[in-house]
Amino acid sequence: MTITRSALDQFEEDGYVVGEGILDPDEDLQPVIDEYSELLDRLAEQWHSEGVLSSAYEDLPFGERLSEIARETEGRYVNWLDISLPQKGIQPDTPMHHGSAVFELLRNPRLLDAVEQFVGPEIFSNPVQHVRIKPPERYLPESARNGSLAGRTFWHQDLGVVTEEADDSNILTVWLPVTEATEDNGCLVVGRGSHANGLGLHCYTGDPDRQGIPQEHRAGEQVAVPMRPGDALFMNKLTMHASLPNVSDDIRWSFDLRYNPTGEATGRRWFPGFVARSRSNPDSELRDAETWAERWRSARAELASSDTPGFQRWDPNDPQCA
Ligand SMILES: O=C(O)CCC(=O)C(=O)O
Ligand SMILES: [Fe+2]
Repeated sequence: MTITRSALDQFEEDGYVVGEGILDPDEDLQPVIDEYSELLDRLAEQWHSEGVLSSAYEDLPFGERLSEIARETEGRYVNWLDISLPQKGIQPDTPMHHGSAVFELLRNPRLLDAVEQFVGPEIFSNPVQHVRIKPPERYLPESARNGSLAGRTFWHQDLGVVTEEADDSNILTVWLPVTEATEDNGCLVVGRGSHANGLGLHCYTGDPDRQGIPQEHRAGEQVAVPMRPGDALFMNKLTMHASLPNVSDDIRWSFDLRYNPTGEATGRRWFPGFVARSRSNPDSELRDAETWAERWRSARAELASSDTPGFQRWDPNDPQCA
């Protein structure tokens, strides 16, 4: 599957487009599923032996096992799975996951062929990246149901969650479902055409209507985007989006990745990205998963030993947010 001219036109017009069948679920996603099964197995055994969990749940299939772990950890399991670091409170041992299957997904040639249509032939893997393996919402305490990696995502623009440095960067968001994404289990909702008017206000208050982009600042017709494993959603950095709550009986699993032309600011300069593809200088591509993981460990050590830099561009006391 490749990105057609009309898909690119739709991306320009609407601020997003879905490419169906960009990845082959068996070849491209199964290695990631296997890697996370092993990771969850290790974590479950460890947490059970430490008394954090009442059981290792080894007889449960992945989704149910994750859901039970989500329930017992009150949603705190997410950092052990995520492929990035949190934005504050980084310690020398802050958990994260940088496994080789994830690295291969980030530099998957089929994916990069599509990305190249949007950002050109010099492709940098932007370190703003997450995995979200979300249990049915009922497994989570109220506090983890909104805004955490385990719960629903509030309305935002991706440019709104990076620093001003990236204002002129051509950052492309790529959202990949690992399980089917449906309106029931919490697929994305995008504001069609909402990328046209620049960066909107973002707020971080306790009020759900004023989390992220407050209701009165949201734009575009709100379109739910159900997708199947192998599909990829490509989004402009200014496209407003959110996710629905998972009210189904199974997990909802996705990766959200970002790419920009090499040399442009990523918006989180303290996190390590890498050259995923270079047509002009192929030797500059990073091809070694262990080097990638090591760069994240160094970044973590560095961040743990210094004052946490500001990742945030918003004033938490902005009167417009009240
Ligand atoms: O999957 C989600 O809940 C949110 C994803 C998102 O915000 C993104 O892909 O930028
Ligand atoms: Fe986003």
